[in-house]
Amino acid sequence: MLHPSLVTTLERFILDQEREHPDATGELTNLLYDIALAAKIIAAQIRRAGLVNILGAAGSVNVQDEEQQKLDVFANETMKNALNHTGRVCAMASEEDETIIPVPEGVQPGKYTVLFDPLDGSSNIDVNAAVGTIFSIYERRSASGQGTLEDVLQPGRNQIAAGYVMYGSSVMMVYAVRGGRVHGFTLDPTIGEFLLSHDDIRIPPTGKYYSVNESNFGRWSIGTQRAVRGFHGDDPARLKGKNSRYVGALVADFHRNMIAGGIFMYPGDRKNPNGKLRLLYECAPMAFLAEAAGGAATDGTRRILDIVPTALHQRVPLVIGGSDDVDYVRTVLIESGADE
Ligand code: P6P
Repeated sequence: MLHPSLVTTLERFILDQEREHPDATGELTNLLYDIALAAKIIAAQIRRAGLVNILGAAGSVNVQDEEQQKLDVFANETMKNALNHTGRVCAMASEEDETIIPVPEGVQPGKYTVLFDPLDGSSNIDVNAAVGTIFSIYERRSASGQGTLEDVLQPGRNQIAAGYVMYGSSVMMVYAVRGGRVHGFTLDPTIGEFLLSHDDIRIPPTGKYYSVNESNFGRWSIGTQRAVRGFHGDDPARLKGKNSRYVGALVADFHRNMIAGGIFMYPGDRKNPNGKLRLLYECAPMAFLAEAAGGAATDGTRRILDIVPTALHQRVPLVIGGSDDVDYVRTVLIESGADE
């Protein structure tokens, strides 16, 4: 058992970090607390999911035409309620909402926008596999008042902070602030606190795992097929073969690569040239973390953080993980050219 004096809570860690930035107002600190609180509430509900029969679809469908699980709806409302009365946010955006989410009447809009996927991988809920919450924080661009689409449609390189919460065998919150490193906190349910468990997470340049849904292999471009065959070990001169791991939840597949090293891909294909993952609240926050951890993230060839969004729910292909592994994919795709 760790001696209490050795335990660093998320609260203490964020405050220590804030002290390193003399111009900090404390608003970002409080915003991260708000998100951590929402994570604890969502985690508690997920833990009870099998018991209170809230599994199964809520009957409604979200803007992605995906059947909404009850926990999806709960997680979305929890994130909105944790953020919208704080005066720290001028607008939010969620995978579950078609348009941007204004702050309630009577609440002074703040200087940040928060974008989130409230329950990523929700199809894993009914089979008790890992799911997660992904969040991305920007400073507003408009001068004042309710936030606008201009405040939300920013390139990922503008992010002030980003992170995710993974509801797995334990609950972990992983985040980074601009210019900082990536840190992981594990929830101790006996005291309800996130405790620093992974200080300064680094992704090795090349890793032992690759994650991609190979059932789409027949629809990929020649270049994508070549890159994945390289992961299989078919290109030994340039890349050591890797082990396949695929959970089907971005947070879980990405987290494994952050901790154990590896690469994740959700490529475009003939049916969906932009792939499946959303730029603003899946790819951009994960790309922010990957780069802060020494890794890389592209859409195959372009840096994810440089892509300027044009629509709230736009999708982009994603290649993310160790910098050498991501470069390998870029090289193979460029070599393969337009061999579609
Ligand atoms: P597929 C979950 O639905 C999700 O949005 C991501 O979390 C995950 O990486 C991906 O879709 C899985 O998609 O097509 O492999 O089931």
